[in-house]
Amino acid sequence: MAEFESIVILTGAGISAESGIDTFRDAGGLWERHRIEDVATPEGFARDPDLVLGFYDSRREALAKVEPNPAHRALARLEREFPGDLLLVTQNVDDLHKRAGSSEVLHMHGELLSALCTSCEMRTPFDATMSNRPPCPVCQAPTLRPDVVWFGEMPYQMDRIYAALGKCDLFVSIGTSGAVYPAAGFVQEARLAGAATLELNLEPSEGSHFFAESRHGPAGQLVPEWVEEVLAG
Ligand code: BJW
Repeated sequence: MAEFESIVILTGAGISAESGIDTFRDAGGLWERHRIEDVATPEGFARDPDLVLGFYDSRREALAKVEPNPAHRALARLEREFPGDLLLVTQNVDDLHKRAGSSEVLHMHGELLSALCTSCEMRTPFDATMSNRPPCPVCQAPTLRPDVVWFGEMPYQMDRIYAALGKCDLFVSIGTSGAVYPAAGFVQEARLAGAATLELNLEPSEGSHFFAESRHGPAGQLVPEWVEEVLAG
């Protein structure tokens, strides 16, 4: 692979699958067991907050029992050793990139280990149970919600992401189905900027045809191989 100066990487649920975190749309994934409208929309939360808070409490508990895998660790190595600009954007709400050693991770769909207060709108670190309605550490109101981005809500830091896509020379998408916008459109933004585009996914995704190159297989194998290539120049 040629030398690059500015890389944007987008990760999705597939990169954490080998750590034991369920994806959304694969067979046996979260959306087979839970209705999106019930647990991943503001309307679902307004209708049945207990259901939604319980759903995210159980995912927070599960997160404490898993570890980063070789794909997360390879991206942390890339951050340490790549001499150019690197932006790691994840759609995942887990903290496995950080635990693997990536120091700067843009969580565009929020984080399981963060709470958003619907009264004072402050975001605060959170690693406990939310369904028992703990007070907001800032304003004390018992109005915390998961700090995650549901359908119909605006993902975080879009200006920063689009700015990076507009000047990158390589965009890499790892372990995402390409079914959810705006992330699914990043490959086209990067192409408009003249960037090379690479997909690393278990199987062809919905957006595979937009990528100049696609490699298929488990992230735990493909990502370390690709990082090795980039660092070798
Ligand atoms: C492996 C592997 C292994 C497995 N190795 N690979 C009509 C048209 C276009 C857009 C819309 C539309 N109607 C509505 C919209 C907008 C909507 C949307 O996209 N809807 C679609 C359903 C069409 N989007 C939104 O509402 C977003 N907001 C928005 O658009 O705001 C307006 C805006 C305008 C302009 C600019 C910017 C914004 C918000 C979307 C929020 C998504 N939220 C969720 C939940 C987050 C909290 C939580 O985790 O619970 O985010 S939904 C869920 O999907 C989660 C994920 O981040 C996201 C993407 O899933 P991901 O990561 O791709 O997982 P999977 O399971 O789908 O795929 C896994 C992949 O891994 C598969 O391909 C496997 O093969 C692979 N894999 N094992 C490698 N070992």
